[in-house]
Amino acid sequence: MKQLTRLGIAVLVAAFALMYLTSYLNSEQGYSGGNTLTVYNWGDYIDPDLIAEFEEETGVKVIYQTFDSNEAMLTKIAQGGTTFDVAVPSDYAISKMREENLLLPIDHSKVPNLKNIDPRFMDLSFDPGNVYSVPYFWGTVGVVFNPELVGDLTFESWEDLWSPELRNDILLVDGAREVMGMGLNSLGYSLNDLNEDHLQEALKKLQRLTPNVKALVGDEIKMLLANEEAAVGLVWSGDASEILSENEKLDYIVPQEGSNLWFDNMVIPKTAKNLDAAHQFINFMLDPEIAERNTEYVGYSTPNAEAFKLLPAEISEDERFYPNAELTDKLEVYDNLGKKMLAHYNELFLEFKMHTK
Ligand code: N2P
Repeated sequence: MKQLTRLGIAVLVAAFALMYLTSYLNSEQGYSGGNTLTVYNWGDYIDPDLIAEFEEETGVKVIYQTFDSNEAMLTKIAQGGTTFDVAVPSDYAISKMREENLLLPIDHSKVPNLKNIDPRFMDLSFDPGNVYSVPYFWGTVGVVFNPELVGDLTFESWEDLWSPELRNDILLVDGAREVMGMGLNSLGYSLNDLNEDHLQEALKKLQRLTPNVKALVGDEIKMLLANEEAAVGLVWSGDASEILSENEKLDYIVPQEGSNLWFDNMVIPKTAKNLDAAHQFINFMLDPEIAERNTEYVGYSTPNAEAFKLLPAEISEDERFYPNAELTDKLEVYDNLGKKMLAHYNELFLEFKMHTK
């Protein structure tokens, strides 16, 4: 009897351990069982109150996970074993995911708020007809700088980054396309250049920037620049707008030679388990008032025309973050360069990174 009880306890303990382990593994992989929704988004890219409101309104429980680069997101989704219901890749990553059959079509009849999106952001080349994706935020890549710490430099040209006065004073966003793109643009080449000589030239040029690079960083770049830990940063525009609202001394510019114009859209990965909740969430985020609050919170530029109308004028009229067509026409969207070339860009970036702090 005693032995039986002991056995019973051991079985119970093992069962609980197994239950705990399964639920841990599920939450790590993004489990979408029951009425749950697993969202996979960039870090610092949503107002957390909105998640709570969505849960309250719909009774759906949200499991929220983040990534810090398209490459990390692509690897995780492509390797399988995940059950993300909604993800937020950028343009070229959406094109790649379409090509690799990793996405489900979005049922437009379940996303009536799609009518709020400015037609300028619909039907772009990475997803004709928005069959697989719905606009979330957009922006540019440029330079945040502290005018008090950079002498006469204006960063109208990328060349200013190489100025000897900026020794150990530049932070770079830790992104392969962003850094390679900056190197290529600084030489007057396209940020989608496929020519091997140009790519090697860009790597050499980036390696000459190393003495000026203090670090390559993720989302903490905002806090570091706002706290004046470095004079200059290569950043996404929305991070710049956040930084500027924390520290009014700083400024943001997109250099003349050109830069990147990007679009982040919501998609439903093939592995999704809760299609109804995925559509509900996408539609919720496109509601004008919700999108407006999200825009004010994250600092990025909204593609939602109705939300845009609700923004305070100091945001909507700021041409640094809502650039006019004259500037956007000069910018390039990242192409899906194909598997081999994307891997090559990553390799070159890693080679550069190896010799920086
Ligand atoms: C938010 C990152 C935005 C990514 N932290 C730009 N594609």
